[in-house]
Amino acid sequence: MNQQGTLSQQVEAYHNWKKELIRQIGRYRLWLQDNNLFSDDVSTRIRHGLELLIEDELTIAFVGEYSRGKTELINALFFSEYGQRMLPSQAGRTTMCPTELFFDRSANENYLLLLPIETRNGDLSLQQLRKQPERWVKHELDERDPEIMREVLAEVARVKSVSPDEARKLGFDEDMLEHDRNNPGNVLVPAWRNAQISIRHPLFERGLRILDTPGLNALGSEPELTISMLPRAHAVIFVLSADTGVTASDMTIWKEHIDTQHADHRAGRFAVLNKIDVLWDDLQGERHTNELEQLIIQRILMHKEQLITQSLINDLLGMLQNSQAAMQYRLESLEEELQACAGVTMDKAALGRLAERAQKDYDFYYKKLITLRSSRRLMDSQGDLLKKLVSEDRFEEHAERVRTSMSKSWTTAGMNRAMDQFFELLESDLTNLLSEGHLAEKMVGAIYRRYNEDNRARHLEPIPLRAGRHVIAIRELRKKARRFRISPKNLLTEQSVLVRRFFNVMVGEARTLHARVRHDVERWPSEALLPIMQYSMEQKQLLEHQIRRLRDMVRNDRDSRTERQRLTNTIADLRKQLELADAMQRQIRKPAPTLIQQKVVNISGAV
Ligand SMILES: Nc1nc2c(ncn2[C@@H]2O[C@H](COP(=O)(O)OP(=O)(O)O)[C@@H](O)[C@H]2O)c(=O)[nH]1
Ligand SMILES: [Mg+2]
Repeated sequence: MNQQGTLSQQVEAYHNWKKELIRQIGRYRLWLQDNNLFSDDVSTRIRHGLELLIEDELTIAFVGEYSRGKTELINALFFSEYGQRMLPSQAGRTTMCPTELFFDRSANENYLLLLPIETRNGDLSLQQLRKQPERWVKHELDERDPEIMREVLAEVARVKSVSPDEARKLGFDEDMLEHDRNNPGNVLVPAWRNAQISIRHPLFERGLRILDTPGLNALGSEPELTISMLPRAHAVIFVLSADTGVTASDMTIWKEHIDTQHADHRAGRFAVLNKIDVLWDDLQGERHTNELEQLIIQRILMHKEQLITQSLINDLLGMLQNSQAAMQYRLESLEEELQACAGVTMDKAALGRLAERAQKDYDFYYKKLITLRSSRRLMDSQGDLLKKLVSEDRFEEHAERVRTSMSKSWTTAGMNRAMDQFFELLESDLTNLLSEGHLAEKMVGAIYRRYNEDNRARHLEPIPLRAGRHVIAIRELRKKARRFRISPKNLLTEQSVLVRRFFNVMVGEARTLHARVRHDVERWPSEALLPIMQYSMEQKQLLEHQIRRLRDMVRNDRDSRTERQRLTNTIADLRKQLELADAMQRQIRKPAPTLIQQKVVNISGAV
């Protein structure tokens, strides 16, 4: 077996790569402090980068029709070392609700959380309910006793007997449900709406999350699953089974939920044919799980590495190069000073000229910083304008408006108009944000151009707002809302239930998206000018030092040999600092693990 490629080893390599990046960021921070180059702005930017690395997660969703062997596959992939099935995957006794597997790193404990199905009658979305631990039933899981753990996890498969009417109210399609043989007239529904399993598993500890889904009937009846949980997965594994072949309902799931035009799971969609032992009559299972592992590794990890490289690493390298340029400038000045001390006596005139030039440069950056500060104020007011377009109040106003018009409509067409109008309002806000954002970006571009021209320095690049991706996201959501409206289940639903469902699912998802946009918009105005602010600040700081040193040299009549010695030491020290920066840069640039393995860079998954 190819040990190199196993999932855990690859995830481990990815984890180590991230750990090394975190270490380098720590080193950079210290280096900045040592060299008097540290500022609040830089510190904030570094912190954001660290958060990105620490919170990083990988979600893989297993999707497919009932009884295709999804849960069994998860057991084989992740719990084979326990020697038994951890999750219930016997015929008729499988996971009935969306089940998430992960390790809760902040609570640092194992547990099973179950959300009663009755919560569907309430007004809260799954996302809101996640923040209310008292609504969940909690079981402890003791990893030292797999047998008991398995018994506890069997809860996930529990069903309960309800009348068809109750089932309908809970959002189930009666035709899809099994009848209760012990209770004629009743039907069986899942007892739980959602299960959250925290298990201390090496891969889960590294940030891997698994989403196990039940079949189509349940897929359709927990709208948040298809609207928000599935799209958020980095990869979807679509499970088919050899004993049934590809059926019409398999195709429906594939078409409606996975092969959507703009699927969010850019890292990959995989179709897996399960239960091939039925065809071949021998045990190839293990080899196939291993092949699947390979696929998951290559695509998902590569995608994540690209994301980190594009956002964090490029940012970090930009900052580092900025600092290196400032240090290089300091080195050159010192060498000039050393020249002035080359003779037996110090060349005070030369030193005076150097001091004068340093002073002039200092004045230049001093003035630049004043200009930049007023540019920044300008950006702040521009930012306020942007923020208004995506303020929380504005969102809630739109939501209130749709609630009112939905409850006032008497016809399906009226309801539909109201729902679509909500998205139209949001889309129009974001389109405005896009055009206002373009104006602001143009302004920033002009500030940079002027700066780079005046500054005979290097080419510094502005940080873009990139509001376009939010417009795309809201359009996608609008499309999903259209599908939501025309789904047969919703067409037949009572008005008040439909309003509630729309709010729970679609408005809830829009709210999350909106919060993300707001977060970006709030951050950007102060970040946009950061690179040139940082550069000017560092230059000013360095020049201040230099002027003080030169004045000191001219004033104190030290002999030139002592001065030479002092300068030589400082230069040596500075070279060492630059070498350190070089080493950091090399470390940060080191290609990510899957890229090393692949040798060929695949950018098809890039944003
Ligand atoms: N022969 C065979 N049976 C399997 C395989 N995978 C799953 N099954 C059986 O198929 C049934 C449904 O599996 P399960 O994982 O619960 O399906 P799910 O509903 O897709 O999660 C169970 O009885 C499993 O034991 C397989 O690879 N080969
Ligand atoms: Mg299952």
